[in-house]
Amino acid sequence: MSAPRTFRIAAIPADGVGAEVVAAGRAVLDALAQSSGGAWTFDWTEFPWGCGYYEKTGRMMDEDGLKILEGFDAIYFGAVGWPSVPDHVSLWGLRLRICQNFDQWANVRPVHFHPGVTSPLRKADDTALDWVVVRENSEGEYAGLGGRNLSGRGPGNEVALQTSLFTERGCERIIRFAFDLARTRPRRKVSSVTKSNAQQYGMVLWDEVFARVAEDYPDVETESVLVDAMSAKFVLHPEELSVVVASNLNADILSDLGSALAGSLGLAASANLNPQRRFPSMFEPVHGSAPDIAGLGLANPIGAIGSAALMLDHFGLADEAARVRKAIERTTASGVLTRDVGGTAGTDEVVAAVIEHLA
Ligand code: GGG
Repeated sequence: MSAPRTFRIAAIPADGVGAEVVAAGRAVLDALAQSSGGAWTFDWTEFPWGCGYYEKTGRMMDEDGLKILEGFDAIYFGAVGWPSVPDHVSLWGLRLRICQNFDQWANVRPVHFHPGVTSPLRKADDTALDWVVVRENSEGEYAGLGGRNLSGRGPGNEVALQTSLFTERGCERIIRFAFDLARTRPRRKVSSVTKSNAQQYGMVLWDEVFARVAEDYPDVETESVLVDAMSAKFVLHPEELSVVVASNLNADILSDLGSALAGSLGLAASANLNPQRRFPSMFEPVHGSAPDIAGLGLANPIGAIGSAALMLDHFGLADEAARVRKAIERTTASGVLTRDVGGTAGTDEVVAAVIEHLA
């Protein structure tokens, strides 16, 4: 018998409901590992970083935190943000710091219906909503370039600059990623989203790279759509989409819209991938810290558990990932649902149901 494989995972619950949903995902993965008969195990290390840590230390994470994280096979993240810390400080101090330092340039956000969950879009055909939003995760509107107080004329006359950065290399790698992904899906189609009629430099470059890369994938359908038109298409013609690739900000907004159309932001899973595997990738629910329900045991853990399934895929445990997804489906289909999707169950009840359905 070969030696058991141990996957070292850094857990960063961070803020608000992050603690509850990371605990939920861990419980499901540990139950799964138990049932593997020792073939593989998860070795968890939890880090206390986030807004509470910031209040005590003035930092969102340890100074050598990135160095520490480098030694892990993956990072399992909760949510960042709390009212006591400005949102741009907490986001840049933790989530974006990790994504950008570990060159996690591909943010993969699947969007689909869940059985038993009512969606504002619900059509008879369950495949009407089955997309993957691919978010460029390293540059674009999140390049962090710009400044404040540029006029030098003081309060009331302030000028601030926020610059987007689009590199040909950055555009090409995410667009190729989207095409490669489309080839693995029932519908081979990539929809590219920009606002290149108004953003006449970076997003025109994106469109040009998209057209060039598309020539290498003659078997994949393509379209280029402006982000405003795509928002309408999400609602009116969801059945026409498969892989949607967009810049950092546009894809963030579109994937929130997509999750809401699926029934709730609480359902949405995501993977921040370093596709070259030079650095650890990070798996997290799309949702934020939800301070209004934090600590009440009401958070929907499905997005975090789905993110754990994406982590299993990343580890090469595809059958186990499929088991977790099936267990999620059985749970929602059986009506064990949290409040955001019309149910009465608490986080723990959903977790218990998912674990029961793993069997
Ligand atoms: N789990 C995702 C999360 O914590 N998101 C917080 C947030 O504000 N994200 C905005 C972004 O990353 O663009």
